[in-house]
Amino acid sequence: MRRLGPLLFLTAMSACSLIVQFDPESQPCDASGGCADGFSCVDKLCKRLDGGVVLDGGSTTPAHETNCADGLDEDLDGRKDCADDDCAAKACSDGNGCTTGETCTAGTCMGGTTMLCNTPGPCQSGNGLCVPAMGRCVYPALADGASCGFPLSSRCCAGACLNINENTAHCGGCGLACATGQVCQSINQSTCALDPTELSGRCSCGTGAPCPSGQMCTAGFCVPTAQAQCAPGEMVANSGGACVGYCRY
Ligand SMILES: [Ca+2]
Ligand SMILES: [Ca+2]
Repeated sequence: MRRLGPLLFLTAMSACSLIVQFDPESQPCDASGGCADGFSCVDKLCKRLDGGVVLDGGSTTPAHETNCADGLDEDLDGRKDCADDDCAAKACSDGNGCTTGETCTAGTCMGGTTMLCNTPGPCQSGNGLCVPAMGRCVYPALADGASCGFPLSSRCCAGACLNINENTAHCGGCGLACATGQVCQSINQSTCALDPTELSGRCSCGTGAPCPSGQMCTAGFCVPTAQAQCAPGEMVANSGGACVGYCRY
């Protein structure tokens, strides 16, 4: 029995060496395989799988393509996004910022709806088409002072179409603001003047208050000096409510 002791010890050592040598974890492998069931080849080494996720390897690899629009090959099968069968009929991106709703069809991202642009505004230029690289409709603004429709005194100011015969902040031209208490006169010319709709001493020139621009004091009332100073449909008069925009008689 004394002689059998060392022999049993050596036999036990050999068995341990055998187990370590054939541990399927971290065994060398390549793309063609070489790993035992339950293991997958990652970075040329076998890694233990658990539900498609590689464990004990420091990195994780999903069993399927998880994002079909990111240009990446999540499951490391050599096929990314629509080229991977995992993405069939799933949402993707065709790289055109003006399309939405694309899906992977026969390995290609297609079928999106092209964004429609609104008709350009009166102070916008351009053809109203979406720019793919920007993913939005672009309308360059017309220059300040450009005519922009009816009434004929309408002008573009910082991209907005304004009537410079009436706009207090742009009276007669972009950026020409009236002083506090004044308004932009719409008749005769675009100039800032006292507010003609204010009755306190403005209609009656007998108090010594000045008349609005383009009007003169007649028989104690501020009245327009010519028909051209009246708005369409109004008449020069000092009674009956004519030229109501200038003075309420
Ligand atoms: Ca992907
Ligand atoms: Ca893939």
